[in-house]
Amino acid sequence: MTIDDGLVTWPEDLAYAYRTAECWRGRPLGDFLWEWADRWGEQVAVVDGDRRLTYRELAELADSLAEHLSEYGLRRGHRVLLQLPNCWELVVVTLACFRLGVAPVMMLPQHREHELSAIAAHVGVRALIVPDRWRDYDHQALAYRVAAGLPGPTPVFVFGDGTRAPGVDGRALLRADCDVEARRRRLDALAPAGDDVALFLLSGGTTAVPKVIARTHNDYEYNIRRCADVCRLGRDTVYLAVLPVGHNFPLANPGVLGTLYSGGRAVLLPSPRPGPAFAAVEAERVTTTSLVPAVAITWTVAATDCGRDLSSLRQVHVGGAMFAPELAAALGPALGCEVQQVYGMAEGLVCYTPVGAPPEIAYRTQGRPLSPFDELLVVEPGTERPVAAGTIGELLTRGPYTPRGYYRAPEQNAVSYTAAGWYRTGDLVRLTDGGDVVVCGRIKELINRAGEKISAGEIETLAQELPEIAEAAAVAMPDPAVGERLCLFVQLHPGRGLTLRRLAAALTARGLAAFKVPERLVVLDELPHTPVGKPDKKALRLMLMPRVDR
Ligand code: OOB
Repeated sequence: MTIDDGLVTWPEDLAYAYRTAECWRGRPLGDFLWEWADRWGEQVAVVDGDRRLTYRELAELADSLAEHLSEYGLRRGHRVLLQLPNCWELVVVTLACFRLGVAPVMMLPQHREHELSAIAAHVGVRALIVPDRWRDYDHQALAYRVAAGLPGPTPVFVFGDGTRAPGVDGRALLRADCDVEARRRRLDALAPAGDDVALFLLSGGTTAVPKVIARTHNDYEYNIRRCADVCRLGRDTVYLAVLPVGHNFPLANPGVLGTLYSGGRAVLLPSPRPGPAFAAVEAERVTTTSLVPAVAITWTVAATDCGRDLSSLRQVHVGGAMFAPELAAALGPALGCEVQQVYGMAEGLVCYTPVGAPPEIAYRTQGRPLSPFDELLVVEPGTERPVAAGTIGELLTRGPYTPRGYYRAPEQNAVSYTAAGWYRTGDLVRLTDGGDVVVCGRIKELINRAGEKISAGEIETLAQELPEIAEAAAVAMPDPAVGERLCLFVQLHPGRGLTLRRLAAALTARGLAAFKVPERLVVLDELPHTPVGKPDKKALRLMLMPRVDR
């Protein structure tokens, strides 16, 4: 295992095996841009409202931006914080970064100062890329505050109509004002290597410190290629992105990048609300989309008598959180298409139920790994001892697109990865005789709110910094609509009081993203503890269960 600048790489013998088997092809992701343009030039690649970009326009815009970014000093090996909502510019910026070998850190538009500042400092970013405003929030102002806290001058590139100084107007960098072929060759000469980091994904996280995953061009390209293949994407695929594209799932599994890889068309919407989404399905003849269970449930209900023609839909991919078999069985008939379940993670491993799988697999399992080189080991939780075949245990995994450690996090890696390089998913699974994964629960301490992962540790640390709180424990509270919500149990300092509203205001003032703010507060005289002195979360979870009165 080599460690270079905090990057944990695969052992040499395995890297050799992955190359020989052509999992890793040594091709940076930016390399595909012109291959696509040469093959499918006049075909529409990206749709965002009225804006329709052909493959050729996409390549030209990405090259234009790449060259301008390089004029601002950005080059291979640098990192930038990328926070854009689902819009055509997000696709252009991502591809421009790939082209230059500048690795974007994929943030969500919902993130605020708490998340942006910590991640920017941890990764060491050279620039920030943000919208001017989004959903009534001033992202420019946010970016300037974050940039001011970073060492060295950090340019802020702004996409939108209202760029203010000192921001750089991103759209002004998207001009096709030069010899396209010469620029293409200039940029080809700057291309990164397959082993370089292509992008950083945020981990669902269970700790207070930020955890990011560095994905290489080699590993991510293989992930995208296998996913597009397993989901049978092609030139006739029209993919609708309604989940935030900063997430691995709608970005690359197969998502937007898998669609472009296959010569299809990616349609971007800023939210998964059924009304606009169904209208887009009808207008664009959408064939494929990906949903988290919370959204799938809403769509199942909303599809009845929606007044839209959804007949173009062929497949819906559902993953990111537990999806009950009955709900999976109801979704397909409601939308008139096939359901493929997906169990994946930003850390790597992705499993899919196959196209055309019978109901007992499609509805009752979360699929099988994308690659024959994926290794799965089910162990007694917290150990490396395998459980008996077919019984429940913690899933460990290794493989050609599962990096061997978090970026710059040796202490965390000692916990999350075994010495033999297995990633401890923290998920409880069972493997069927046919090799399909059934997700049964988890041991990691997070709250999975509509597919968004909230680290219990992160919220507890922040809450304990408040003057009222002596001790805090964040627990997942089951919820029919979003799966889980965050309930914070607290013990207060003597003489102090706290309401949910004041807690929410205090955490928001500290720059915490809204989706992570606790939705219930329970004040106890004292938190129950385990024998080792940690809050007893099992006991706390029991307190949230509905009481059966005799
Ligand atoms: C996806 O990625 P992340 O990184 O946001 O979250 C990963 C975690 C998993 O470890 C597991 O706890 C949970 O999300 N999860 C599921 C699941 N899919 C993910 N839990 C139950 N059933 C499922 N089908 O969530 C992600 C990344 C790529 C593709 C799809 C999902």
